[in-house]
Amino acid sequence: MTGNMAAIRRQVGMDVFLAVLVLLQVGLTLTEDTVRQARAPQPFPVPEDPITVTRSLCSNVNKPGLQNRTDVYESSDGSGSVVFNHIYNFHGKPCEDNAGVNDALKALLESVDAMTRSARGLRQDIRKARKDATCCGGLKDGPGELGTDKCSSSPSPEPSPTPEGFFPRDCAQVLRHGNGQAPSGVYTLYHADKSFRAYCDMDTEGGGWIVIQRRTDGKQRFYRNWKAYKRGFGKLEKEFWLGNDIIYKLTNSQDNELRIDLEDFEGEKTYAKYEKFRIGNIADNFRLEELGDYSGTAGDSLIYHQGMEWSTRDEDNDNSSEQCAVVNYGAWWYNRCRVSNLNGRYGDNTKDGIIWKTWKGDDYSLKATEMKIRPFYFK
Ligand SMILES: [Ca+2]
Repeated sequence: MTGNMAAIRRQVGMDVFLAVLVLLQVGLTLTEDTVRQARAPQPFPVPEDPITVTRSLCSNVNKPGLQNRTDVYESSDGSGSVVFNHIYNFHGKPCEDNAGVNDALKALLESVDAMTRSARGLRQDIRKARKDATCCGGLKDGPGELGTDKCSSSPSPEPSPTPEGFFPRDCAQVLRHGNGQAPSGVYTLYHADKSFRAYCDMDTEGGGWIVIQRRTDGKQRFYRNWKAYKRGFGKLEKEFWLGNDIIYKLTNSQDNELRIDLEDFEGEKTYAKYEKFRIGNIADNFRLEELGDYSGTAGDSLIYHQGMEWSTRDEDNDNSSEQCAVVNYGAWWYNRCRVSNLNGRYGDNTKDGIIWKTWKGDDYSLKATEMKIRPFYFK
């Protein structure tokens, strides 16, 4: 019996001895990180020979080659230590210079900034949708329903009456029908078998203009998504975007000219006019297809955008690696990115503002804008 016990103890002792050998072998093949993690538990298997770690590094020094460094890692209870022999192999590949690192960091920070803005816009959309759902029974945007804001304490005026049996397709026809006598205001117009409401400017340069965009006081938010710009939003008597769907139909049913009226905060006014203006359909992302010859006093800040597709904060169709609609806080036919930005942020004298660069420069946000179209034949 005693002999058997002694044999068992010898066997157990041999097993422990073999286990230690295995642990030592494993310890020699541990990576640096796993050894770090293994330092805390006790007891700690301590290899006597240094563990060699070879690292391949880029080199800004002129003499590539091997450099040695020895590091000693103490166990947490002081019972042992591991010696690492680091061999750094500085090969010939140069490290990126600081300029490259700074560019990458700058791009990263700009991305974070853009994401922050997107999140802010989304929060504003949610607040607006909640408000509309509460007191309006749903959003009332869109070309056919523009300006019907039941939440407003001052409801939009009824459209001007049109004579029975008269279905004007544009403001020029309204003016002609009245022998040149028709006030500026909201009218019901007809395209194909559908009606829509639009604001007619009957005063500027002979009148007959359908206004497609207006900024006056910054009360309407223009940092909106693709769908909003497609359908249109705002109040026809105040600030609005008529809607890319209807602008496409209007500019493709006949030749139109475009006039853009601008005003600064000193009361000075200017304008830009283009002999032709046509945008593509939604399959073409409402591309600025045609822009006729420029005339006017504001300078041509739109030619840079000719041929570009429409971009919003949620649809990046521009020519830049950045998202111009987010970077410039608007929606436009952004290129790389913009010379004009009439749907930018009101009152913001930065790159985000309502910009017409050829008139007031790159960082002056205009007080008022109006974009309007008129049939070419009207001239
Ligand atoms: Ca882009």
